Amino acid sequence: MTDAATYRNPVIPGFHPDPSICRVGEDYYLVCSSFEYFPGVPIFHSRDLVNWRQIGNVLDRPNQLELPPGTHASGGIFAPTIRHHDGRFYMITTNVNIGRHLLVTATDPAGPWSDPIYLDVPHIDPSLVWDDNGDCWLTVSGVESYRIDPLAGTVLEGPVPMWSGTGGQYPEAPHLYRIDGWWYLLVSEGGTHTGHAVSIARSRDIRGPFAPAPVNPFLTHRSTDRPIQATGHADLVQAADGSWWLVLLGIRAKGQWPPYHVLGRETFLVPVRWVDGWPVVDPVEEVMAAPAGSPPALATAPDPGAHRDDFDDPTLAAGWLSLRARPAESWSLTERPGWLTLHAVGDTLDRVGATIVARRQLHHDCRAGVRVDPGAGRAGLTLRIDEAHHYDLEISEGTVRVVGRVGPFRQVFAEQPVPPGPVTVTIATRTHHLLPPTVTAADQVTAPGAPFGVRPAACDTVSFEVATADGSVVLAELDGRYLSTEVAAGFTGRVFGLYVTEGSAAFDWFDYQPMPPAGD
Ligand code: 6LW
Repeated sequence: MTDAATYRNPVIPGFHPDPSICRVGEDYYLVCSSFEYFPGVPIFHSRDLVNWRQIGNVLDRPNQLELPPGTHASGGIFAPTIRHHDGRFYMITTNVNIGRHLLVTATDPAGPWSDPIYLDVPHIDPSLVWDDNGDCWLTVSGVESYRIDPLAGTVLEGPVPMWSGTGGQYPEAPHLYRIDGWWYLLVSEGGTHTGHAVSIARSRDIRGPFAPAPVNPFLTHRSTDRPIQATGHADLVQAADGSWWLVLLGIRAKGQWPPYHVLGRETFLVPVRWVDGWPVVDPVEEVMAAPAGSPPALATAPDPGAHRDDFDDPTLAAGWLSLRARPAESWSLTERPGWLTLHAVGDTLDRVGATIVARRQLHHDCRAGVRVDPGAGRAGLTLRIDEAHHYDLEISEGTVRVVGRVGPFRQVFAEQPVPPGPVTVTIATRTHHLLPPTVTAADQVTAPGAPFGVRPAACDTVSFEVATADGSVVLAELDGRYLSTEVAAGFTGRVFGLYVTEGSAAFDWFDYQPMPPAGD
């Protein structure tokens, strides 16, 4: 591979799992799962497969996305598939809380997308493909297929059993592709954690039988010490120049033992070459060499992810997430122009129903700050995975507090008076493994009685700062592993959330900056 360009993985960092991709001419579109968050199914656009920009959310109206209050964390919207057929975009996904697949269509992938058509077919991970007769086939985990009418939502034939991988648990994420007169069936197996793997089979007939590739799984990082783990849930795409690529999910775990991942499952990209009619990929690395002749823009670095929102626009940017719904009475960008005003709906972050507007944590080392006017209410900035796993910088009654909730435990780690009016608070995460000398309450949590020093189990340190007239003060530093998937379980990752749990509060701005790793 001479004259190779390189690019950086993950191409879409942060909690962006289960990628599905399609190409129309020179344009690529990619969607991810969104679970209990509203709006649902973020959609991205790229011209080079590396630099992605979110252009909207496919499910951005309550009548497309029913997430009833009983929707548990990591419930809701599972793996979507995006396809383009006959001038129309199709997105199909499963809402596990209503137990149905829903299909929406659009002519412009930035929206609006149609109201949903529901398909009452079991299993998860629906995918669509059209055969040579123009018939539409739905594949689902298991793995099986159904011939359907995608616009009426009716099943015309099936289930047709297909091929369930090499025997790994959870054969899922099936996608069918028509390539060189074959039907290729891509399947993930082994579960979405470190056993994850991608296998493939093919048939001349869409109804099978499918013959597996001689070497399966053709992509897995299981039982390796590679820094990127859990590689799987993939989708294939052919670039405009004829080259082939796989998008897939993976995790970047830190610390030991076991390693912890805190950003959720992220989207990675790997080039594919075909050998004797089967796809071959190299292991997924953070810096990947792209084959010579690939789109030249692959040499460019992806957006480092810094962003600031001054809340001057009358609409919330596509990257903002709420939990299960964003009722009109809970937020406003016009009530106090230039500020995001939030009104409490629920009274605690510990239960479903709180008013939160959140952005994903995209980097292991980063800082997120807000300027918040809590008024007479209770408001702040949280770093959360779910209702039972969050660290909060909370302001009420003239006091700023660091509050941690982990499983059934809730504790106030630090508090300090603040003057009335707007306060600037920041949460920073660092991946260093040595405790800094400023460490406070966190040490009591992570290493009772131990002197400051090496803490090999930590995946990161989360620090909580408040701006005062005398400069920024670190109120506490907590061990980040308690806000990891290994502790919290589930399919999502961390988000930074602006919230209010009593009265009303206004946010002047939100600022997110990646930071260079501090090292050991
Ligand atoms: C998804 C399944 C999986 O539906 O995790 O990694 C599930 N794979 O295919 C939820 O994201």
